[in-house]
Amino acid sequence: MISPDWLWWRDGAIYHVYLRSFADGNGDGLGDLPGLISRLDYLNGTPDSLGIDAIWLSPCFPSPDKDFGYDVADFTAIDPRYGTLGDFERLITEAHRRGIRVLLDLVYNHTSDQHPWFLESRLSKQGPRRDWYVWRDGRPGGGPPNNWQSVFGGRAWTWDEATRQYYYHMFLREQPDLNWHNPDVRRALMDATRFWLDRGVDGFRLDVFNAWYEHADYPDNPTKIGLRGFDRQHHIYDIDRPEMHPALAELRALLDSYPERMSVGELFGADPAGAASYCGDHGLHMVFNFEFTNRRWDSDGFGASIENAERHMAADGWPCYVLSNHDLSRHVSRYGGGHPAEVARVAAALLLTQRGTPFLYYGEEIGLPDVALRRSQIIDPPGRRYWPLYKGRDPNRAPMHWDAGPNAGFTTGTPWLPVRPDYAELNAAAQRADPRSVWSFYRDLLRLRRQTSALGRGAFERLSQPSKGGLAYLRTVPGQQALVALNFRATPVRLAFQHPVDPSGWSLGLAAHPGRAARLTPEAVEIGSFQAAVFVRSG
Ligand code: ISL
Repeated sequence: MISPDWLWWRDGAIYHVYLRSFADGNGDGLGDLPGLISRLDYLNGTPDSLGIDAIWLSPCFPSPDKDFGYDVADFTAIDPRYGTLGDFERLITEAHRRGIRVLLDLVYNHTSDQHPWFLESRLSKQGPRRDWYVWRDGRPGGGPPNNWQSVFGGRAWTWDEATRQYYYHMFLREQPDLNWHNPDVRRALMDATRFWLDRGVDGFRLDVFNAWYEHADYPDNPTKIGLRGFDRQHHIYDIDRPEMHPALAELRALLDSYPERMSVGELFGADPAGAASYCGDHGLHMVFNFEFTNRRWDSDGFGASIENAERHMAADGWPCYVLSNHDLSRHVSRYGGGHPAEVARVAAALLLTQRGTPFLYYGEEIGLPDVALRRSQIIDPPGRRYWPLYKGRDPNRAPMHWDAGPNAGFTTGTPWLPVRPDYAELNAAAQRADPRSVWSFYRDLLRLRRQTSALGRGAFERLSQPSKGGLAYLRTVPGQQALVALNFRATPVRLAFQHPVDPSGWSLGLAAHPGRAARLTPEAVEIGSFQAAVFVRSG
């Protein structure tokens, strides 16, 4: 039974559409809005859809693409390569018709250096928009104003000869940081947010929101040991500034003036306690918890991540787990640990049986791994800079595998990134026809989750004793319990409980592999290799 107070962003599952790689409607090799609209039935609205409740679109605003859309040149328009504002409005209508909410990606820490605001800002020291960005004189003896580093490598300051000052950019030099201390900037960004709310957008993912403010005196950050320049500093003056809180409260008030709108923040480098401080009735609805993405394929580690998040979550906070996104190696490649299809099912069960809102990254529902690329094929700036130490983000942004046709059904043209060579076997069409596929397991899990409030909302209690191979836990709401058992290894495992469990009333809700063991006793659960089982009981 679906709970009568079901709320889309709290109880639903959200699917991350990396737009340029999802579906190409016009054959130019780049995914676009018409392509996405043509695939909405795949996501929801028909009996054999995957069953997700919302999509998060990576930035679809006009952009010179130095950082693939994360350098925005106009916050209130659609990049013509993706379609028109009319296409976007059609997307909203068509998505809503299928029960799919739409989230946009707001990149408010910086703009493109081609944004008219920056073009005006850099013209003269006296111009009205000068202070919309962070301009500083060099140090008295010469050199940049302080020691801050760019995430993508090198100094975070670029000298502008025309007006003989430096401007600050936490990312590429083509991504100058906005000066959030200026109230006009804040107003302009709230206006842009309102522009999309008025067009029916349901929520927003906020890019690196905790870096919007810098310390107004721009002091040096203290240094520490680390690999890249950015990692060799404690980011106490360029991230997590206290001014964030009133800005988020203002944004929240704006969202709350519309019905059922939501926000999810991409928190840059904070711990679970820091994360909790940004969430609540006067802040964000939730922030991504990246703990699973930092783990090795070791069940104890995942258990510790969940316990940690549960411990630190504020009373009015809401968890939000994720396994993969457009910045990270896809999890079946990152974790290793076994055949991708085996790892994919166990990871899916882990993700979709937690309290909170799960985010899926396109392609993970078919167990899609990264694409292997040569140095010459890398186009992502940090990948080009740090190769081979870091290969960048292209491998995890390859086109979706729709079917066995040319270019995996993604485009009739030349795809902007290479398609994996195995798409004839590994694709959505084949998996939708196979009830034992990774895709079918995702669909079944999503259905079970929707019908079982203990899964989305229940309190977490770890049941199994420490073990690297497997994890069992209970999820409890009044009147219902779920017991989840996961085996991370290729050999069967017996997961002994820390205390006995009343054996009555359980039924097997779902198992990743119907042919493999999933046996519950009061003292333990026995599960076959890479098995993932969910038992449910009511009363
Ligand atoms: O991907 C990373 C390094 O290569 C991360 O450190 C990433 O830069 C960080 O998580 C912030 O990410 C977000 O903002 C960036 C953009 O490139 C990312 O795609 C986006 O998710 C700048 O807008």
